Amino acid sequence: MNIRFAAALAFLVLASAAPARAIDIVPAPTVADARAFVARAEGELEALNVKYAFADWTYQTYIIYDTEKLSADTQLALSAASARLAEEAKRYEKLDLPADLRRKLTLLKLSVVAPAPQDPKEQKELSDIQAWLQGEYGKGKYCPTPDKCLTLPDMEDVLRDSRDPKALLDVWKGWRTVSPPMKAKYARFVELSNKGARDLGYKDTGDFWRAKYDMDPAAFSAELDRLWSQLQPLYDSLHTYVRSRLIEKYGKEAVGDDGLIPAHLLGNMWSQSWENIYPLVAPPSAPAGYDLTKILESRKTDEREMVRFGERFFTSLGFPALPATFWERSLFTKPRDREVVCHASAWDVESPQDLRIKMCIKTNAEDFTTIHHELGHNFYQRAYGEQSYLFRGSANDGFHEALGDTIALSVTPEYLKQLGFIDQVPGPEGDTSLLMKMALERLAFLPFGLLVDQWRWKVFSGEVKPEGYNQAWWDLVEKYQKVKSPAARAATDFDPGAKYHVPANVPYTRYFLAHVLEFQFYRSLCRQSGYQGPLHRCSFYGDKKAGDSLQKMMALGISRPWPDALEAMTGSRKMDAGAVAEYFAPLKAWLDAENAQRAK
Ligand code: X8Z
Ligand code: ZN
Repeated sequence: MNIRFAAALAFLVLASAAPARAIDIVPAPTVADARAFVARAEGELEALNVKYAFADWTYQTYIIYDTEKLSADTQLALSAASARLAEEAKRYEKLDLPADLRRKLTLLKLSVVAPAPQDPKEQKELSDIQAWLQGEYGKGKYCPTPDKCLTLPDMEDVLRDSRDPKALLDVWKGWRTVSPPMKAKYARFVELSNKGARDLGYKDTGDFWRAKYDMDPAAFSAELDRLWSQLQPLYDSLHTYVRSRLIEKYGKEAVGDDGLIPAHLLGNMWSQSWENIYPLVAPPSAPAGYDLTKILESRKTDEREMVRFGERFFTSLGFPALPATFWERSLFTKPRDREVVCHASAWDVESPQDLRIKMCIKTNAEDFTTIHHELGHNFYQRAYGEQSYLFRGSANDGFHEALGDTIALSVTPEYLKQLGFIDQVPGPEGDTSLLMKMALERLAFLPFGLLVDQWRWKVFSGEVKPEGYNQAWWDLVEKYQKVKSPAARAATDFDPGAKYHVPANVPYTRYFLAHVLEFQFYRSLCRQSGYQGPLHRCSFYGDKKAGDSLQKMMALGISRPWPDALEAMTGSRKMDAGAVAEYFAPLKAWLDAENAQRAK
């Protein structure tokens, strides 16, 4: 039975048996009661969260039946408690509360990603599905022949390095054989999570996710449209140029004449970032420059050393070094003898000291950047670790994703020279190549960062039904990325499930926001450090003022609405793509001239 209904019934019985006493039994709650309730809720949730983190870490680094059960059960305990406490919190919502308490009551409701329904059976079903989906993705393999199976990292190697369209298409399609079995469970997951969201007063899970941005959900959607309209011209210039170079390489027939790019030719399993095809699109007249992957290989930099470089950037800003347990407990390499979830992540298992990353590191430039990304999470987690439980989090989820990427923007030739990686900093004639690499990594990402949740929001709202899942996905990929599937797709395919964040249920708009915010943060830190040259040449490595500014913003956690945190660091209360435009301005001019030339 529904718990709320049961409680109401109990009250009625009491009221008819002893009406005079019944009034005494439910005195109106006070602000002090609300404060005590929040303190109790925080204690309970923190304890359950730690248990879940230990179990889930074990599961994701050692996927077997038993660890799946442990992860599901501990997640169930946490989400059931969250659902119960969110229900209890309604008692205090009408009170005139101080701002911090009001904020905590809201955060209590929003603290889970998949809100659980009130029914215990459905709660269990929801946790079981979530753990199962996560494991299916982690274990996923494609076996082109009975005696040869490829993991996702194996297939990513092919997409990164091969220039043979047949081989590219084979692994592109191969990885997408992993997800169709997930589809029915995903559809059930959507139903259950929506039930939980409705119990909390939201239209559906998408509406619930959009409520996390300190503004009306509809206003948030409008913000995204505004940012994308600022960015689209940049993306279009890059897309037009890259497409024309791919036609040169693979031929008009392979690329087609519809203005789209086939997804398997962009060097990445989801076509979400294109830096791996830099050699194919390098500006023809630019000097060769340096290749960070080759440098790391020739120096025989191992996985731990790669992470040490990342850590050193943060310590140069004044942050304390990572604790010894980080180095003991993290997973840096793909184990040979067991299944793990290789998708990179950063953990604060027991806040604020037990920090870890989990990542199947490869010695290449892409992972060098990802390491900075992950460490950004860890340093953020430690900075807000002294906040009470519900205030531990980033100002909004885009801030968390942006932090390490902001640092990685400072990995400039100047910085690499300081590390001893290169002997000479290329002159301004090297700028187009540098900016091209960055554009392939970060501009190329923008429409993908937007579309994943555009798809999920339609799914959660019911606008897209299971039979239309795959078609709706490709409609959005074509619309935003201007990329197309290189093979026929069926309604039984479930291509969204071949992207980690869908089965793992990690919201994705955060990465789109991050790709805007990181340039805003970077420009502001560069200015604070007194830098005056072209934005893309700035590195704030070693700048304690920049470190201080970051630390202050990060230590706020999620205790204040995000515009306050943004203002504290950048002086602006608005997210704005102006810094992205400034950073890429020289490349935009080059691309537009080049595209005009090629159109003749
Ligand atoms: O998932 C991640 C991080 C972990 S939060 C590795 N990223 C997104 C992705 O891989 O799809 C970073 C960029 C986008
Ligand atoms: Zn991240």
